[in-house]
Amino acid sequence: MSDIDVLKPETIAKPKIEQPRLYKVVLLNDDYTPREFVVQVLKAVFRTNEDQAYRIMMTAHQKGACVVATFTRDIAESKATEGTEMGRQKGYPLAFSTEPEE
Ligand code: TYC
Repeated sequence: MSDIDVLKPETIAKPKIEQPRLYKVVLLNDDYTPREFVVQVLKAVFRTNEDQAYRIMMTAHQKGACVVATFTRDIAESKATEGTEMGRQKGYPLAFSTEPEE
């Protein structure tokens, strides 16, 4: 076997890296939380700008729910809890849920 055979691509081991499953954080509409407060929460928890936060809030308002972003499971769950808790502290029923992608 010559050196060139040893270097053929099919002979080079390719480490198979498993990508972690991603989870969607979903903003759920309700009839009571003020729009401006939803925008504040989205900016604080998800680091969106004003315009992105407004569009996400309005999509949830009009359609019932809106995917905010995707993360690994732990991060998705902690952001959903943090956003939901910010609403609860003000007495609002604001809610975020998580669901696996695909
Ligand atoms: N529907 C709310 C209102 O009219 C605003 C709102 C939007 C609340 C999106 C929650 O996820 C939400 N005050």
